[in-house]
Amino acid sequence: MTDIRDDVAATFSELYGYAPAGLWSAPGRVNLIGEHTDYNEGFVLPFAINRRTVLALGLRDDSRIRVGSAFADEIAEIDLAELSPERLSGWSAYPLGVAWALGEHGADLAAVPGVDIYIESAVPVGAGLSSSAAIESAVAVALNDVWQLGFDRPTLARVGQLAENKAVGAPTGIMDQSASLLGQQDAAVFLDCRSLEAQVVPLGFDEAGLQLLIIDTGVSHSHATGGYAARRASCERGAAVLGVAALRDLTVDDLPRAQQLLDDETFRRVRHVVTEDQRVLDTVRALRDEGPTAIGELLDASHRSMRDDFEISVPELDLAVETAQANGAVGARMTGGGFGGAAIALVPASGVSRIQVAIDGAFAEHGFAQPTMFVVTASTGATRE
Ligand code: GAF
Repeated sequence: MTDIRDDVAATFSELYGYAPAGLWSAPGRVNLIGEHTDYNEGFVLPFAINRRTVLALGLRDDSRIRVGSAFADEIAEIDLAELSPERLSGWSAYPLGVAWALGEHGADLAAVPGVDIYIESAVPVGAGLSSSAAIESAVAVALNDVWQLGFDRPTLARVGQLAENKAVGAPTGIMDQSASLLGQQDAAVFLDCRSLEAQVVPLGFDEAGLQLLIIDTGVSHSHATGGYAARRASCERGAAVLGVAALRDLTVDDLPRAQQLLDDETFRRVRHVVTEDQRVLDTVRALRDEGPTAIGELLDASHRSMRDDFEISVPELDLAVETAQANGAVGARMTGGGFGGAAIALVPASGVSRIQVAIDGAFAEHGFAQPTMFVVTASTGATRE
């Protein structure tokens, strides 16, 4: 099998007519638990996966930036001085948005050399595994290195988030970029999204004889469209009415008062976020004290909360989760922003095939398109290759 890295280096040379100065890569991520808590300044527990985006980069002797990719027919090109969200569109808004966002964070774009970039990705697009954050994080780390900017990883995560928010136009939080930049082998990233303090939490799946199965429903989703922004707006409304800076500042003990003050829909959105923050803390404690077999009910409860209170699941995700649970999964939930994408199931290694067959059968029975299923492991964050 050819290594994607050889491909990227060879295609870079073909495309631009010279050899790259180096290769960088960044992983996609899966979120174990803690959904729609990041922009509420709460807690998340994602991990970087063993599917990576790889880029080759070469330095130019002018101030142009060019980006090419396996998923685009044309090379996008612009002068560094002209970078602004209004000038960016399509897929190249992700990499070029990062260059712009580095400038917003203080990099002097008039003092750095132009670059050529070529990108390929093994992170499935549209599966809710953050193929976008993988691009942003790979570009952020590469430019930080070659432009010698000296930004730390939490700052690079903010850079990626700014690119996504302003250049791409998706009002997302800080989780995905943080996971892609801070990921560690066989461990999750326990992130406090207010302080950006991150702790490494060993997962211990292997030792417990468990595997994490991704069930990509193929139902497409986009966070630059309505549903995600509407949920974020509900959370902000809830926090304003309840007089807190962010929903992070509430605990489950505040929920009775919240129910009195909020309309039913806003209350349920708030209840999801507040209980989900607690589930993240409980999951971290369970992983540390008892190991991964103890987190099943927390995963299941997270799914119910997203289905019933936050209302971001779809029938395909519910079916994947229910079928996994009925066929021996330790726990299962939809993962990511919702409205499509993937579910995860924590599964005994010996039962993975059985669960896959059961899910295939259930999808066929319901007339749903066949999902794509694969096991992921926790991998290291963005790096120079
Ligand atoms: C998407 C967003 F990009 C994240 O910031 C996060 O809000 C997630 O949805 C939901 O937990 O992946």
